[in-house]
Formats: sequence, structure tokens, C-alpha cells
Amino acid sequence: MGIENMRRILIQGGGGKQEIDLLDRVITRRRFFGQAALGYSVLVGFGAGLDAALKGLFGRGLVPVAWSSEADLLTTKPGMIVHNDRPINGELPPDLLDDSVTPSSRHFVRNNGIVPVRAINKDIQDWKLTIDGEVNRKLQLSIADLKRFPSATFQETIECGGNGRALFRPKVRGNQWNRGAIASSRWTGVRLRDVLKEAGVKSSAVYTAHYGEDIPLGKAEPFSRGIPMAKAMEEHTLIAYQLNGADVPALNGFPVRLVVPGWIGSCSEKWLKEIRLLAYVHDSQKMRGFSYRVPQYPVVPGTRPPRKDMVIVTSWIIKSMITQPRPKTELTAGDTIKVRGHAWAGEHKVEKVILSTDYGIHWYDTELTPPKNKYAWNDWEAELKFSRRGYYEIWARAFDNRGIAQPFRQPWNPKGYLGNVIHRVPVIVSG
Ligand SMILES: Nc1nc2c(c(=O)[nH]1)N[C@H]1C(S)=C(S)[C@@H](COP(=O)(O)O)O[C@H]1N2
Ligand SMILES: [Mo]
Repeated sequence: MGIENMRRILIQGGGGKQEIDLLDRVITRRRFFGQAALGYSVLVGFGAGLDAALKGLFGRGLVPVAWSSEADLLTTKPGMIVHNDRPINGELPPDLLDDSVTPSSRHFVRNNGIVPVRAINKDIQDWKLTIDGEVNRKLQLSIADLKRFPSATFQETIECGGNGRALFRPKVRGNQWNRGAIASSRWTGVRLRDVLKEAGVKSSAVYTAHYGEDIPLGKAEPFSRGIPMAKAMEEHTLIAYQLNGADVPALNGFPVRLVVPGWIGSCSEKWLKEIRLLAYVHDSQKMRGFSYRVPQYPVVPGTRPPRKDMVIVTSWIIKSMITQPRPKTELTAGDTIKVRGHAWAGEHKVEKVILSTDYGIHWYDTELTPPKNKYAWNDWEAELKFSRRGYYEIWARAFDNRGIAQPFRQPWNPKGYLGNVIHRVPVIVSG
């Protein structure tokens, strides 16, 4: 196995040459508008029809990034390792995720489509959230309507279901997330359950379906997933309008997104515009087949079971990360260093995190700080003394309150979900 935490700056443009030519032309037009009359008001003037107009002009999948200045948003995420810029996907290296509360600029980005113009322009005019389906009263809520419900603020961990995919062997297709497609930030909003109660949940409702305003690419359906009613009614499940006390960043779902903490990130719909209650388990493209599903039983690595044996992924599982020291830190024999990181366990509690520097022969305890609330990650730290020269790997292994621990080798599934193999950080000690 190779050494982890290699920083990869990989910008894979979404399209080929013709598309770039098209984008160049569009960039020119955007610059023109930007200079002529402050891009903001001009774009607002286009109104809600802009996305539709762009689709009509360029066809699905050819919505020009540059027109909507989506690419400019990358500057709001300094230090992000960009895996893909169309759609934008990027993670932060573990050493930049050292804070107890992840700063907004370091909240990873996982997009399936193009960021809505509304989010780029911070335009909440005409924004409405629709609640419909198996409810007694359909609701259409403006931001002001939403803010009339009691507000709640929690530190909530969102982690992409594919975080850790890069560590699967054999390799699995998809964004090659290493460890940084996770954040534990403070989200403010209203409880989904309060809004659903206002609409009146019919006894027939079993599942939610979420819809956002982003523009799908290629032949994809609009990105839509859902959760069972019990999770929807859980007190930490939020319709959020603030991240760390400020507007939700454009890339993370402005103006409003769902936050379904502890569960794979795809449940947390960004740029939210509709929640529909269903009398059946949601069956959109991203709910079916192999999407966000794992086999019911371990499969031979590299093979796929029949579709009927795939089950929907819900909660994350026990996992930890080392945020200090950085990989390949150079030390001198006799040095004592602080080792720190986080641990989290989806719907469960973190019991302990232990460290080894000799491939698991000896283990050391760490000091675990309790999470600020359910679904916040735990911080942990320890001091390690390196007495003798040599090459060491710091291994961190977390256990949940049921005694379930992180594996030493990554169990395999066809789409590379729920990767939670132990984190190993190499250090070099000179004599
Ligand atoms: N509308 C919409 N919501 C979405 C997505 C998306 O592409 N479109 N991506 C989902 C996935 S797969 C993840 S992991 C999280 C990522 O949230 P973040 O980009 O704010 O970190 O958003 C989810 N919500
Ligand atoms: Mo995700």
C-alpha cells in the first residue's frame, strides 16, 4: 500500500476542445456584462428564466460554467484539492481540517451538477421552498416564512459517502476522495420536523424526496435523494440557512440546504427547493441500482452482486482522522510531539481512539473530547515521544460504543462507499 495523504492537484476539465471554444465565447460575453453594468444587477434582470434560457441555448450538459462564473467560486475555498471543476468537486487535506469546528472556507464541495445562478448571485428573490406529497397542506415558504419557525444551531458532521474511495483496491470509479470529503461545522436553520408538522404529515408518508436548484449535467436526472420519516423527524435534521453564523456559501447550497447529520452527505440536499413526502421509498436515479448502495454481504473485491442484493447506505460508520502532524514530518530522536485529530461514528458514539507507531504491536490511549452535541465529531489528542531514529507510521484506530472498530484493510464494495480504513501518517526521525 502506498503512503496516504499525497496531495493531488488534479483539475480534470469536464469537456473536450469544442466545449472550451464555446466557453471562451461565453467568458467574453460575461466579461462584457460584468463591466457594462455590474454583473449582479444584469443577471438579476434575467430573472428565473436564465437557467432555462441557457438550457435552451446550449442544451443540457453544455451550460457554460463561465457565464455563471461558477469557476470563480473556487477562490472561496483556498487549499482545496480540486478533483474536478465541472461539476466542482474538492476536498481539504487532513492538516487543514485540524479545527474543532470546520471553517466554511474548508467545507468540502461535492457537486453533481452546475451551481445555480441564484447561489452565485446571492439572490433570494422569488425563492420558495415547497413542501408537498403526503401532507395535509402543501406549503410554499419564503426565507422569511422559514425563519418564523424556532431556529436551531448544531455542530453537524457531513461526510460524502464516497470519502475514502481512493483507498479501495481494486480501484473504484468516481471521485477519488482521499480523507477530506468531510466537515463538522455549525449549521443554523429550522428543524425539518417543525416544518413537516406544519404541513401535517399523513400516516401514509414513509420517505422524503429532496429536490435542489442545481442544473444536471449530461443525461443525469436532477440530483434527488431521500430519507426515512424517522430520520426526517429527528431533532438534528435541519433545513439550514447559515453555516458558521453566515450565509451558506454558494458552493455549499445557498440560500438553504438540508443537513442530515451522520448520514452520507448525499442525503443533505443543497440549493433546496422542494421536499416531497412519499408513500414509498424514494426511487430516483440516485436511489436505485448501485447508487449510494452497498452489497448486503461482503463481495469478492472487483465483483458486483445482483442489484437486488444492494442496500441503501444510511449512517456513516466508525472513523477517525489524524490532522497533526502532517505526513512526512521530520523529527529528531527524543522529540515529543502532539498528535491530534477527530473521530466520529454516524448514529453511534465514539468510545476511544488509540494510536500505534509500530504497525499495531503497541497501542497508546488518546484524550477524547466529547462532541459538542450529537453528530459533531470528537476531537482527540495525545503526546508521542520518538526516542529512536527511523521511519514510523502513526496509526489511529477508533472504536464506537458497541466495540466496533476501524479495519486495518479497506473492505471493498462496488462503488467505494463508507471507506473507513485506519489513517496512517508517516514521520521520519533522524538520529
Ligand atoms: N442539490 C444537490 N444537493 C447535493 C449534491 C448535489 O450535487 N446537488 N451533492 C450531495 C452530496 S453527494 C454530498 S456529499 C453533499 C456535499 O455537501 P457539500 O458540497 O456542502 O460539502 O451534498 C449533497 N447535496
Ligand atoms: Mo456525496
